[in-house]
Amino acid sequence: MKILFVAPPLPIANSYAQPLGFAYMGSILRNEGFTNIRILDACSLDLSIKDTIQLACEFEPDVVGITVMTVTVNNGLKIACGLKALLPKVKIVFGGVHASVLPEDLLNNTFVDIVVRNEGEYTFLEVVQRLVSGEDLEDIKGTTLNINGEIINNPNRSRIIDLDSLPFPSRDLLPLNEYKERAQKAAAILRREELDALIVNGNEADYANTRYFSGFWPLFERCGVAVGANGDGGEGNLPIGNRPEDC
Ligand code: B12
Repeated sequence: MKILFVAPPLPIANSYAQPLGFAYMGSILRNEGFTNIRILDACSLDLSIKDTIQLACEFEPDVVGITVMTVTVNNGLKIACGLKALLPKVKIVFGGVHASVLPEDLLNNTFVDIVVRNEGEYTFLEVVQRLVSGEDLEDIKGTTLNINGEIINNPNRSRIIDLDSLPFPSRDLLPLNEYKERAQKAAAILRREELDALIVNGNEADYANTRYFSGFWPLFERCGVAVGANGDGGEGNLPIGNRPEDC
């Protein structure tokens, strides 16, 4: 089973952030014996829609997982549409924040097979396992499907409360060199601001846990530490504690 994850390009300016969710899902899949996995970070690679589709096709995936925010949903759909036209048997799975909030919108497109809502680790694993065994996809917790025009919203899957139970993300699946330049810029910011780390940490945020993040983005230039559960950086884990007012 060949599994491809795609992060669509942003429509205007690209950024170089590691799509950590894919790396986490990659580890869970690997632990269950699925080793033929690729991540195509078209966002950080600055790829066009056409090139993304071409590179994706060259891998000849059986299943493609596409992550979408509202800002990338149109590009995600274009990629999915192009892929399905060239590889009609491929299963197209959408996930990410936009897909979690508005799954039905995506499923109005016949080339979208299934939407995974919220945390993807175990839900996507189950999708893949069922594809391998040939079982129905219809009743997987945490998914939404369009079955003959009827939207089926399966119950939520329980949240992963013990984040320490997760394996470390498979960053080796990511194009790590592509993030290097950003990393160097961020390192300069850390030195200038005398910070040890840039951390986003939280819980109960939005629809899912916010885990830790180690990408690099000028947004955080003014921000030693970002928001925790109560907007205070979280309990007992704030070595920096200098969240500026304008952050
Ligand atoms: C850290 C963060 C960033 C970082 C890193 C982003 C990155 N690509 O890694 C930085 C600061 C760079 C960033 C930038 C932006 N961000 Co941001 N970001 C977040 C934040 C706080 C956490 C995301 C995260 O890392 N979660 C942890 C990882 C492990 O989980 P995950 O990525 O969500 O993936 C899990 C699930 O979502 C799901 N999943 C995700 N994709 C897929 C795909 C498939 C197929 C499946 C099955 C499952 C699945 O499974 C994963 C594992 O459980 C969220 C808010 C939140 N609480 O989620 C906002 C958030 C996602 N960001 C948002 C936005 C708007 C942006 C920007 C567009 C802002 C801008 N105008 O530039 C840019 C886009 C940059 C980019 N290239 O992605 C919005 C999106 C809103 C929306 N409606 O779509 C959010 C929700 C914040 C908000 N409340 O407004 N962001």
